[in-house]
Amino acid sequence: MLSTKVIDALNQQIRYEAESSQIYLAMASWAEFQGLEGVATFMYAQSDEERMHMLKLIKYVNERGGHAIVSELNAPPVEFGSFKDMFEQLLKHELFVSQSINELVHITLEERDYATHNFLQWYVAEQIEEEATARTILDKINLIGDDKGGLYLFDNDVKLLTSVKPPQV
Ligand code: OFO
Repeated sequence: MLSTKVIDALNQQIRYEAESSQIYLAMASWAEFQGLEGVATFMYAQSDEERMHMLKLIKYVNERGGHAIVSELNAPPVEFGSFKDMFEQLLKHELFVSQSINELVHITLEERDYATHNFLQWYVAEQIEEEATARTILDKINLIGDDKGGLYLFDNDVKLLTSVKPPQV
């Protein structure tokens, strides 16, 4: 049985994952509008992944006898400046999500909820991977600078980074 404190914290995380999905969807649309197909493909896939993170949490809460709440979301930005700005925002957002997952893990220990603690380890590992991917992309952007040809290659490169992981809901 989940405690009220754990249910509330998991529901907050459900909201963050849903907001992440919306933010990345807005980034995908913006990149597509700018003509960078590779970046758009990557961001659409990221958006789908975040939705999967959200669904995994919803199913877990309901399976354990809690009620997963689908709440109102903050609207994502419309414009993202440059591609460098956009990926910097992505990294910043992932760092925020990692912090939130850490806080959640901490609450499960306080509540002696070892099952949820165990369930959340998947998210801890996922965050390490997502932060690393964002840093790899930012390194590439810093290497190409403002070079147009470089941007074309970068776009193709980012497409290759698009993970094709099967959904694990
Ligand atoms: Fe990238 O955030 Fe989900 O977990």
